[in-house]
Amino acid sequence: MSKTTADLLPCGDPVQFLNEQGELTGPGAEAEARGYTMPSDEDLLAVWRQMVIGRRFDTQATALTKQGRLAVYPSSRGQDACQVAPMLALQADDWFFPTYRDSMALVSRGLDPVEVLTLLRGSWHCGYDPVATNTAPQCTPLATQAVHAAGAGHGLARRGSDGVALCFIGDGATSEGDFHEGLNFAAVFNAPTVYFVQNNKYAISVPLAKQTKAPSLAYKGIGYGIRSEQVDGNDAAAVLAVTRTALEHASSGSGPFLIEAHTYRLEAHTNADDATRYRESDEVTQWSTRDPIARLRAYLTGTGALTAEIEEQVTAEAEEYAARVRERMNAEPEVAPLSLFEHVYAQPTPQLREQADLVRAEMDEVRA
Ligand SMILES: Cc1ncc(C[n+]2csc(CCOP(=O)(O)OP(=O)(O)O)c2C)c(N)n1
Ligand SMILES: [Mg+2]
Repeated sequence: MSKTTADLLPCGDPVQFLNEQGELTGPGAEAEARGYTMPSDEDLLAVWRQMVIGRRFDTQATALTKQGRLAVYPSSRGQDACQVAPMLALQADDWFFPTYRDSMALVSRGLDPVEVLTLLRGSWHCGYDPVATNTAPQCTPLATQAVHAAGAGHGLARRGSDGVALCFIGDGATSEGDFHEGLNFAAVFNAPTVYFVQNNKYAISVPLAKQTKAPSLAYKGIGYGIRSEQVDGNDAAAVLAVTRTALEHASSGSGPFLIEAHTYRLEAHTNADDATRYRESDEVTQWSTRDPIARLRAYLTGTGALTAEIEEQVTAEAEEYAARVRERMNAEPEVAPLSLFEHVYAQPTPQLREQADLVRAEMDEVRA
């Protein structure tokens, strides 16, 4: 049966199950008709636990930039539901295509945190083994992973796997040509690829209103014939439900799916950015009240699934996790700057040789 526009359209408002106070308000009739169902308390407790650990990891990574252990760190604080819930929805054969913003997602996927931070400490490689983990390196050139994920999804289907390629992407990056090429390819080849847009409202200092005239980034899928949805990205229950439906849609041969998750970047773009230069503190304060962890905590405390004992245990677990990351990051060897030049070309170009010489001279100067 061919798809009609109505089959592709997102809900009028972002799908929400839990309001800002953590009260159950959904799924409404519209969301229900699209197959989004409330996850079990058990699954939500797993998401809450991982969000607590993930946020502690994120805070630790930011602290490591101040100690000179990391070159740079883009925090995803505030985007915790988007970082965690989709990872817990992935199956063994699925692939994940992250960006520089998605370290919390990678550790939530079970990757080694020190390996995850390798690129951000300035190494030439991503730290983990992409093939062994079904996880692409964190992508810094905006939207290029959209094309990789389209191809990977297509490849999975051709091999007869029911795996899906899940691609994370930022709101700003949806203006890039690669995003549109990836979407078109995925749609035309019916690739099992899910595009998950974390609309955190900014592309560095550029607010969404200056980035696009689209009423919702989810509409960007429709033009390509891709089923699309928008979700409250700070409601972990809704994020988990919509992502699960999207993954199943792709895995069962119905083609790609696009999700726009409405969320907010609470920290600056990276530790090297001063966000007070382009946004009001009132806006940040307002979004702080929509905290995804507090919201799920309120809900799960209400149902009785989350007890004071569990909370204490998970908080201790998160502290222990961060302490291990800290210890290992302090013990790991420094990155050798000249190794950056080693694997670019089999025969280095004159320009690269010249740059390597400059770095070598600078290092000698520092040592002298
Ligand atoms: C092709 C390309 N152009 C420009 C940049 C510089 N740049 C790095 S992050 C960024 C903003 C991206 O914003 P968004 O896609 O919303 O992701 P977010 O950082 O908010 O997660 C820009 C312009 C880049 N990395 N790659
Ligand atoms: Mg953004």
